[in-house]
Amino acid sequence: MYTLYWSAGSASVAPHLVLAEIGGKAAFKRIDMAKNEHKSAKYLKINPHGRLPALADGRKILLESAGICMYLADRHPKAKLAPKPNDPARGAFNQWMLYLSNTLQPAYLRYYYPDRITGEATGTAGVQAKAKEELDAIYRHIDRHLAKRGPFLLGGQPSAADYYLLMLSCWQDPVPELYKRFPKVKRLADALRKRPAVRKVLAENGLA
Ligand SMILES: N[C@@H](CCC(=O)N[C@@H](CS)C(=O)NCC(=O)O)C(=O)O
Repeated sequence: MYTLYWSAGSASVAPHLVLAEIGGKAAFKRIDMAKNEHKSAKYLKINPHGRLPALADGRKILLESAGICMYLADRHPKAKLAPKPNDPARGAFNQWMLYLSNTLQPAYLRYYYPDRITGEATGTAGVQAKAKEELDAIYRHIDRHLAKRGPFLLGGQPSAADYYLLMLSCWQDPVPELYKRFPKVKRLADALRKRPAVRKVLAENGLA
């Protein structure tokens, strides 16, 4: 059985959504970051980096949100959340999962934690302004792709990559402005939000 270690609104949202779409039995252990539970000795045994999420599959522990989503999608092909590894469409799936987690996600980190880049209080405004520009350029690229090839990243059917994008879109400051500027990203998010499993998880994460 799976156990997802999660925290509301964090990088655990995407695996949370993917697990919900797969259905079946899973346990959900909430880690309260406000109480610093992610740095507790108990949790550090699960994830030595002290970060969310983590997934236990029996005795095996998996880290990294995107990696967990890909693992779950592959283990549950009936949910059709990823093309099979030997399907030519797999290339685009891998590309989007990595683009979202390696390019879009770090831009959010620079926006919300500019001090991690500068290492001091000065210069943070510049880092944040640059990150905002980058976010804009990334979403413009995604929106154009969705306009041509959508409504989902791989075309007609949603995959784990779309759930990942939904999570990241919820991190925007402010979310309604993102959806206003990028209507095809909004269309994708709205389509996923119609699904009862998605609505439930977003509500649990305070993102409804
Ligand atoms: N690359 C990791 C990043 C995980 C991550 O940084 N999670 C944040 C919450 S969104 C966290 O736990 N931050 C606590 C910290 O950095 O101390 C992933 O995608 O799983």
